[in-house]
Amino acid sequence: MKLYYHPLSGHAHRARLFLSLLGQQAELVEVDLAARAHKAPDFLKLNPFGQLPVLDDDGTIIADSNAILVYLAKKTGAKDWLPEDPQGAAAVQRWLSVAAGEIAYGPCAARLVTIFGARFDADEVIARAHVILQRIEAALESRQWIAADHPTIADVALYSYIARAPEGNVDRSAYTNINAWLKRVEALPGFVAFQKTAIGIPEAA
Ligand SMILES: N[C@@H](CCC(=O)N[C@@H](CS)C(=O)NCC(=O)O)C(=O)O
Repeated sequence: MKLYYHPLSGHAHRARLFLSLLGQQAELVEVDLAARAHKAPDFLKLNPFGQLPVLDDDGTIIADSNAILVYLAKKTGAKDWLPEDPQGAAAVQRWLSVAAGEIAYGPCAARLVTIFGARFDADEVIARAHVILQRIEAALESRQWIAADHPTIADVALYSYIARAPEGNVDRSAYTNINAWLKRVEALPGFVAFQKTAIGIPEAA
């Protein structure tokens, strides 16, 4: 298996993290975003959207981070990570949608401003980040994991951009439930960290 990724991409980290949690070996192929290698013809053959991550499983090409999580869970029969019962599957999908929506337009976008110079309104995306963080904080009030009584791909999908939200100047210090949940994710066997930068609000050790 090959994972086309970039060390500062949270979408790519999401896929890398799940591979590692599953104990799956994958060759990491770094795509040079600065050189726009993700828009080059060879890469566009893998993903016409010109986005990371992309998984190549012996010629089966899967683009989109959440699609990769679903593919890997199904391929490896990891039913705990992606329950098959209607209610369990819906609970996971609900948070995959949040990862692709509110997280992308909130903490992910805030970090794109500080790290990649994206031209979003910083105040607006930081405010959006706090709206979704408050909702996740409330959801974690009565539970350890976001979608079930055990970790699922919903936790994996949410983790990376919430963990690095301070890099986008999103202050996470008041969200005690979220901070405890991040530590639970980080304690999972096979956890692999998302590279930190010195940008934004310094994180507590
Ligand atoms: N929905 C996609 C979004 C992926 C995404 O936005 N990737 C970024 C890197 S973090 C990217 O490749 N951006 C380049 C672009 O959109 O042109 C996914 O979940 O994989």
